[in-house]
Parts: sequence; structure tokens; C-alpha cells
Amino acid sequence: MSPPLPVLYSFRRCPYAMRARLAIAASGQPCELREVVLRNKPAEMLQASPKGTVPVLVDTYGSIVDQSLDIMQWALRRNDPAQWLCPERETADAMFALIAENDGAFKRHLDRYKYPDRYEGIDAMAEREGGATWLRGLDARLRAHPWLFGSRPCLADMAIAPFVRQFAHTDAAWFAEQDWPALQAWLARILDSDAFAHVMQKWTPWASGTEGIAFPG
Ligand SMILES: N[C@@H](CCC(=O)N[C@@H](CS)C(=O)NCC(=O)O)C(=O)O
Repeated sequence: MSPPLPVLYSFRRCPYAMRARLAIAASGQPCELREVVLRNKPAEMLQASPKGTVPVLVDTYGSIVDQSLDIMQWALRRNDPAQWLCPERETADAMFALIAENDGAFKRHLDRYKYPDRYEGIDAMAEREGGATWLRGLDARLRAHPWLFGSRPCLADMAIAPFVRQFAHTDAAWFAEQDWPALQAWLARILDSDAFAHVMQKWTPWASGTEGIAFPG
């Protein structure tokens, strides 16, 4: 019998789960991926992490990592061949600060722009503009160098791109019209990559008592 692997509870379309899978794939750390249906979360996942969000990583020693950014670091601290944790320019602190802006104010605008019906008294266009202001800043960064922190990708690129993707897909025609050539090229480079295609395969939802999928495979 093969030794147990860390288990990743994941949902294909969740941007937080996407970034966790991107980092796990980059690290090459073998895991058992269990695709979750959000309206019917497995009891095993809720037992490990009662807050009920994906992704959740259950390490072979039973320790639980249930924040996507922590899962990225968990994987990359084991193996980081592309040096995502060491940005070429600026500092790791600057990288985490940019990710915090993404996860905070930008994500807030994104949710309200994408799902205005879920919030009371929301002006979706004002929310789009709020997000656009932040994206203009990313475009300015990317006009200076092809990745957010230099000439090669790092953690920030992969932690942020799944959210920019959601924003872009909310109204793809509008996004394409914006004068953000560097940001649009950056996003296309990531979304068109083999690595992204690999983490976006369609998986059958996991059923209790069965084996999940070998990931990254
Ligand atoms: N801070 C968490 C957020 C994760 C999160 O909110 N995931 C969403 C899916 S994109 C979720 O699981 N929501 C629970 C639900 O929809 O029931 C992380 O970084 O992992």
C-alpha cells in the first residue's frame, strides 16, 4: 500500500483553491486532491476545518492548513524550484503586502461588481471602478517589468492572477477595451500556460470512502 499523502480539499473554480493548486503544482509536492461540491461539503473536510471554506490541506501528520496563502507557503517551503518565495525585485514583505491588497480591498470590489444582487445598495459600476483603480496600479508595475516583482514570476503573480481572471471574465469585452496592455498580456500569459491548464482540469467530485486524484500527478 502506498504511504498516505497530504489531502487537498479543493474546488476547481474557486480562486483561492486555484492559487493553492498552482503552488502545489510548482512545488511538485504530491497530494491527494479531493474535489468538493460547495453545497455538499464532505464531513471529513468540515471535521478538519469547521469554517467550511476551500481550500483545506490536511498534512500527513494531521495538521490542518486552511488558508490558501498558507497552503501556497506550505508547499513552496518544501520545494520552491522557481523561487516564488524570493521575489527578484523588492522584498518578500512587499510581495505579501500586494497580496493583502488583492485579498482585501480588491476582492471586496470584485465580489460587489460580480455579484451586485448579493449586496444591499451596491453600485456595481462604482465597484468596477474601485477594482479598476487597483488594476491600473498593477498595469503600471507590469509596464516596468513582465511580472509583478521582476523578470520572473513569484508568489504574488500566482496568488493574485486568479482574482484578476474573475474580474476580467465578469465583462470580458469591457476588460479587453481597457488601456492595460501589460496587465492583459500578463493575465493571458498565465491563463494560457500549461501550468494553469494543469490546475484547471475537470475533476469528478470526491466521494467519502474513495481515493481522490493524484495531484499534481
Ligand atoms: N481566506 C480563505 C477564503 C477561502 C474562500 O472563501 N473560499 C470560498 C470559495 S471561493 C468558499 O469556500 N466559500 C464557502 C462556500 O461557498 O460555502 C482562503 O484564503 O483560503
